[in-house]
Amino acid sequence: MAGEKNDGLVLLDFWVSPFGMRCRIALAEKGLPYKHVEEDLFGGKSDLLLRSNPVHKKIPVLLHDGKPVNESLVILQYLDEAFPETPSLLPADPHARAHARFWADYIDKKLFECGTRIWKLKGEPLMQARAEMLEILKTLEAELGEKEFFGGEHGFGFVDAAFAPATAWFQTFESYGEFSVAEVAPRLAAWAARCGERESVARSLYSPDKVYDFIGGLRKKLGVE
Ligand code: GS8
Repeated sequence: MAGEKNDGLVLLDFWVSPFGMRCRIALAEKGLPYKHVEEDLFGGKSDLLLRSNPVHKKIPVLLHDGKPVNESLVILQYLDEAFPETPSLLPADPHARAHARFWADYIDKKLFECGTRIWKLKGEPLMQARAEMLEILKTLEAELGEKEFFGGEHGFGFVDAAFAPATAWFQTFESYGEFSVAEVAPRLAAWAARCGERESVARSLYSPDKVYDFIGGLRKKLGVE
């Protein structure tokens, strides 16, 4: 059974989750083999998930020889620490590490939070979320600057892995928010294209169309339409 002692790495996941996607990207960047377990978040969570993440009952969960690690950004940092022989996502310098953690936290608290409001809301609250999203994208573009990746001199790193899943969601945000990432933040759009060329990202993300269709169905279920 998945998640037992000496079972290696097991990821409890859900295909469209940006938080799951970032763990898939990190595992691929590190070349670590793992067992992927798709959870049915709508039909009923597995006992393993409920046991492994009793506080939040959310995916992703990484089980390492049966021991659970919860929260996607914690999982990324755990992988760096537990597998020091693999390419590190965080830089070595303490200040650069703190900087990367700050931006990954910004992406969760601002970008993904705002993204959810964009597809869940209508009318004035949607317009408010749209305005916030444009500011968030501009802020992230300013942080990227002229760099190829947020990881900077280290290449693709922690912030890139944390943020790249959003690129599978851009089409959904753009459609419901009625804006274009390429127009608001062209350097961010170029970064998204560069991420898509990386094998670790390409094989971890689902197509923007599939994400958009899924959210369309969820909106109907939730009565947003
Ligand atoms: C967020 C995980 C999460 O929202 C992380 O791991 O970074 N801060 C956490 N997981 C969602 C799926 S993605 O939207 C989830 O598991 N939801 C199930 C539920 O809320 O019941």
